[in-house]
Amino acid sequence: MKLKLKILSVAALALSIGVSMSNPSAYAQSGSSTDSFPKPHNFKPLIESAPSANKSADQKKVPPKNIDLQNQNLRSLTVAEDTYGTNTSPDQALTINSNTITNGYITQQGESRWYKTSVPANLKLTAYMAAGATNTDYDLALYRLNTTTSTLEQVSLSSKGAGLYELLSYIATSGTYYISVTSYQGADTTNPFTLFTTQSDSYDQSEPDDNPWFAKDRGTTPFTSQQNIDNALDEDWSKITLNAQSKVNLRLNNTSANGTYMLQIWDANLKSLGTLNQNADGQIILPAGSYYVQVMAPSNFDLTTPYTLSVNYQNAAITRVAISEVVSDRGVQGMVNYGYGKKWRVGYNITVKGRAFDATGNPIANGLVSVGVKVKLNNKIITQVGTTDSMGYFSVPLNIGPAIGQYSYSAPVSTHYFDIIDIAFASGTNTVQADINTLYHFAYSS
Ligand SMILES: [Ca+2]
Ligand SMILES: [Ca+2]
Ligand SMILES: [Ca+2]
Repeated sequence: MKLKLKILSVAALALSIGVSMSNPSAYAQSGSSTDSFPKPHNFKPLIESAPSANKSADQKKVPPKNIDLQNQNLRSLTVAEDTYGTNTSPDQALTINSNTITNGYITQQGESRWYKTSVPANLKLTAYMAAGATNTDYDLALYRLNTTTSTLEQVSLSSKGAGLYELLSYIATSGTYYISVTSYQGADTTNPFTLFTTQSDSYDQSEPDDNPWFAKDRGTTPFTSQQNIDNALDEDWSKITLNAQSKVNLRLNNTSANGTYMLQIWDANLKSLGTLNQNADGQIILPAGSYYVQVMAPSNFDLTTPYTLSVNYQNAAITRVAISEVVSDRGVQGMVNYGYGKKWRVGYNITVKGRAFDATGNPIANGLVSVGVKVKLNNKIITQVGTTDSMGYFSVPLNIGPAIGQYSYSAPVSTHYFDIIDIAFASGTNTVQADINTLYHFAYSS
């Protein structure tokens, strides 16, 4: 089956995104390189495309979890002493400094290059790595040195596919941290990979969440998340899961005058499904499966002003409505019991008010609700369509005209004549369940 991805009515999504790279001057404090800091993005707006079949994003082999350093001769070299890399094992790790660009080479597939850096206090440690050529696939892992056991304990990793940079973060206690860059596929002695680390003393409560493996799992329910971007590399990832094809509503609110953010949607295979600028509404229809929402700062960030990410869902299928009120003219408004159960009593002009839900009970925003009434006079059917609001509420007016008075009810001072008429609901071509199916259609009293 061909899966279709649609954008509904959101002009902002059609904008192409201009990209400027992170500002290198913010990092080049003691650098071995003064090249501009590369964090390549290849943005595209959310556009129609067919998501590929869902697979887990973490199928790749990952670096070893724990590495025993006992009985190994640790050395201390600087990057300048070992430009082309004999640092192929942890005991040969090169010391790198925070906020410094390091370049390295891997000479054959499967090799690693090792680095170590010290974290002086409790800080968030961020590491970024980009391979030099897009046909190589290098991965990044972070280890903490357990000084008691002389073991490197893996505390984070990032292992995306070829052509994607790697990014990880870790809420670190003070100590020595080891970083491995490992070739999963290919090698390149012409184009160096780039490694960069930074440390943040202030960060939001969802950290670390800088890649899909550490994405905050938001499950299947709508959420809002208030977070901040604490450094130019910081990315905040959320994982969402759709049990069925769904319309996903996205919005990234940011009031900062200094930071400019955007979000990007990824499928489970880490294929980008497009981007959305801050302060714009986006909606995308996605098949069942898991997806990632990535928030990032392509150009500049503002540590002090949080953004708010909102994700909610609009299932295409309304399956149930709950009627709160049927408003009527002719002074017969309200629920009465004419001997056939309590029903809404109506005259000529009525307004049917209620709320629409999907099969799992979520209110459906922007859904279509059709209301149909069949009166006894000429068995005429009157229908009208309304749209639900952002909370799933709808209000649909109909002019159903007069009743013929098939039934009567003896009230204390008069007799009321009325019909019992059918009312039904639909959404598109689907029948919708409702908590009412008949009305008292008031004719006259005598
Ligand atoms: Ca990779
Ligand atoms: Ca953050
Ligand atoms: Ca983050």
